[in-house]
Amino acid sequence: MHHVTDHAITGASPLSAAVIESTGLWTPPHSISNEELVESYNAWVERWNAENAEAIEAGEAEPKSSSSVEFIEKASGIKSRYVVSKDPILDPEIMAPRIPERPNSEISILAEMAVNAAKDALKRAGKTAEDVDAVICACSNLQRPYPAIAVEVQDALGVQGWGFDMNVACSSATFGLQAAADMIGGGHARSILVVNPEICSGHLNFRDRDSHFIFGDVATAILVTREELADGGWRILGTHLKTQFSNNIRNNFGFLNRAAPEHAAEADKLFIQEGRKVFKEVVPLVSAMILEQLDTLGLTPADLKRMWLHQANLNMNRMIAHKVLGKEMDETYAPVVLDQYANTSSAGSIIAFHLHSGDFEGGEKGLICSFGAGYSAGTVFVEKR
Ligand code: CO8
Repeated sequence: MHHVTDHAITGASPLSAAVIESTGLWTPPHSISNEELVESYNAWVERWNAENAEAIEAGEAEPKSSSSVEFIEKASGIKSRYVVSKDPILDPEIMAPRIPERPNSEISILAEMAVNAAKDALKRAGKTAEDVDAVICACSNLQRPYPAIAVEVQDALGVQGWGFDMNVACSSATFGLQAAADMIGGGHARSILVVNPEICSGHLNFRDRDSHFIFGDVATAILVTREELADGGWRILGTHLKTQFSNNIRNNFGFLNRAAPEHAAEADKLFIQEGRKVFKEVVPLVSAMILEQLDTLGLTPADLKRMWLHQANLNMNRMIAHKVLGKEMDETYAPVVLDQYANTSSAGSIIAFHLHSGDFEGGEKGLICSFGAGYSAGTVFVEKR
C-alpha cells in the first residue's frame, strides 16, 4: 500500500478539506423516447433514399439504413433523453434543436439552466449567494467564448468574487470539482459553485445513425465548501485526473471555421466518434485508474458502497464495475440514469450522485467517476459526514 505523503502527487486531500455540501439538478421539460427519435430518423431515411433513388440505382450512392429502437437500447441502455427543444429535432426537415437567439440584455440559455441547478443546490444546503465566493462553469459545450458563462451565472445569482469557464468534455465536472477543492484547500474561497449546463443536442448530428440517439440536455450544480463551514455533506477524500490524447471522440467546431469556409458545413463540426474504439480503450483506462486511486487512499473496492459512474453506455459501466469489483454489477452499486437522461456529458455522474445518494450513513464512502473525450477521466472519492 502507498503512504500518502504529498497530496499533489497522490491525489489525497489538500491543505484544508473540502466538502460537497449539496448538489442541484435542472431537467428540461421535454423528453424524446427512442420510438419517437427512430420514427423521425427513419422518415428522413425513407425520403433521402427516394430522392437519391437514381444515384443509388447507378451505384453512385449508398442507400441509408434505418435506425432501430432495439439496437439503441441493447447497444447503449438509453431509452429516452431530455431536450430543451423537442419538435424541431423530430421534424425530418430540421432534425436539430431550434433555440431562439436572445438579446444581450437577457440571460443566455446556458447561464439560465446553470442558475436553476445552482439555486437548487443552494436551497438544499440552506445557503445563499452570500456564502459563495466563486462560480466555475464546467461543461462540454460553451455557448460563446466571452464573457464567460460563469461570470453571467455569478451575476444572476449575486455572488461576489469571481468565475471562469472550463471544458474537459465529459470530465468537466470532476475536473471542476478538483479545481474547486484545491482552491478551497489553498484558502482562496469559502464555497465554490461548480455548474454543468449541458445542451448536448446542440452539437449532435441527428442524421448520423451511429450516434443520433446518444445525448440529452440537463444542468447540474455542485456546492463545494470548506469543511469547517459545511453542515453535513460529503468529505472529499481524494481526487485524481488523467488525460490521454485521442481523436476517437472529436468535434471540430470552432472560431477558425470561418477562416476555412469551404469546410464549414462538414459533419465533423458536430460530435463524431469511433464508439467501439472508445469503449475498448476507455474501460481498461478507467478501471485501472479507480483501482490505483483506491490503493493510494488505502481503500479497497469493498470499502465503496457505490460508484456514480459517467453515464455514456450501460455495457461500459457494467464492465468497469466488474473490473473494479471482480463480480457482476448491480444497479444499487452503480446506479443508472442513462435510460432516462441518455449521455449528458459532464453532468451524468453528478445526476447519478444527486438522485442515488440519499441512503448513505455517516462514514460510508463512494466514488464519482467521469470519462470521455480527450480522453479524459476523473475520480472523486467521497465520504458521507
Ligand atoms: N440502429 C440500428 N443499427 C445500428 C445503428 C442504429 N442506430 N447504429 C449502428 N447500427 C449497426 C451498425 O451498422 C453495426 O452493424 P454491422 O455489425 O452490420 O456493421 C452494428 O449496429 C454495431 O455497430 P457498432 O459497432 O457501432 O455498435 P456498438 O455496439 O459499438 O454501439 C455505441 C455503439 C453505443 C456508440 C457504443 O460503441 C458506445 O457507447 N461506445 C462508447 C462511446 C462513449 O462512451 N463515448 C463517449 C462520448 S461522449 C463524450 O466524451 C462527451 C463529448 C462531449 C459532448 C458532445 C455533445 C454532442
